[in-house]
Amino acid sequence: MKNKTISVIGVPMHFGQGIGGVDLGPQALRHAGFIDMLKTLYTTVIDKGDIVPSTASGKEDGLQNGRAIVETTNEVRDQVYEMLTEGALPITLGGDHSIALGTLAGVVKHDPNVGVIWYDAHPDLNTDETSPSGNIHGMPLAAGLGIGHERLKSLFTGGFIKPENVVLIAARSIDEGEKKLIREHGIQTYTMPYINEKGMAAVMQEAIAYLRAKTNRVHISFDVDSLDAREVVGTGTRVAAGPTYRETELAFEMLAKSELITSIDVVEVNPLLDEQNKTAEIAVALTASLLGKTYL
Ligand code: 4U7
Ligand code: MN
Ligand code: MN
Ligand code: MN
Repeated sequence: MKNKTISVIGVPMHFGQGIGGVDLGPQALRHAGFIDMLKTLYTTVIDKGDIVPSTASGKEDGLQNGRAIVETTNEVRDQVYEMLTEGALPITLGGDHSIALGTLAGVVKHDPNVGVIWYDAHPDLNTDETSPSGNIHGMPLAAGLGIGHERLKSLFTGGFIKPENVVLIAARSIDEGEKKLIREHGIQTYTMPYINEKGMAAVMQEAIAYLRAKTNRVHISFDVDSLDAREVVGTGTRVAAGPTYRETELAFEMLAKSELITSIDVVEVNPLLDEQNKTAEIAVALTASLLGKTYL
């Protein structure tokens, strides 16, 4: 059993995209045994329950549900920041990926040099100007770097993430504006063709060495749509040709051994799209690997 305190907060919010049910993500993860899993690994697990999101605010100032998302993620930022100052490892359960506006703002307020792993089929580097959909769940990392709509950037009361401290893993659905941003800011990006060529173990070795050279604290934002579309039915934006469960387990075990991970998001689980809550179960098992679950 490990001694560090784990604090869990749920954010049952769907305003960052258009498909209903992702707001049931925290409940689906809890039903799949998320908290019990944590208790098998850590002596102290604090479940702070779920934040009550604001009510939908519609399109305003060029942002779909912008006000509701900013109000809700303000609270996420404050909770995550408080958990970190108490010395805990915060785990935030989504909800769609717009909730990461709050977690990124919280972790960077606590440590301006924090690293970020974006384990996702998408870079989430759109702005209101480049987004093909207008959905804010495709924008949180851009805002975290200080790019995009003022309203989203205003959440970052403790500064922005350094682009050189960010690593994208499993990216394979990348919009034009996102490509431009990745190039301009030299964001370390491990796309699927690169992972296919080198193998996941070599890629993770490289990613871990890259981050370790810059920081000793890393936030991982785990979007379940990172996994191959065939393996995760219960999520809204599935993309083919992704890493398998097995490859992700390997990646997360290597991250656990690195001892770099200091906070975690688990996002985009949508039980209404799922079969028998399997996607939540996979997310629970993979989070266990990330936290150092061993088989023997
Ligand atoms: B997720 C998209 F256009 N890039 O911006 C967009 F392909 O949090 C998808 O990673 C964003 O699930 C997906 O709408 C956001 C689209
Ligand atoms: Mn995402
Ligand atoms: Mn995604
Ligand atoms: Mn998604």
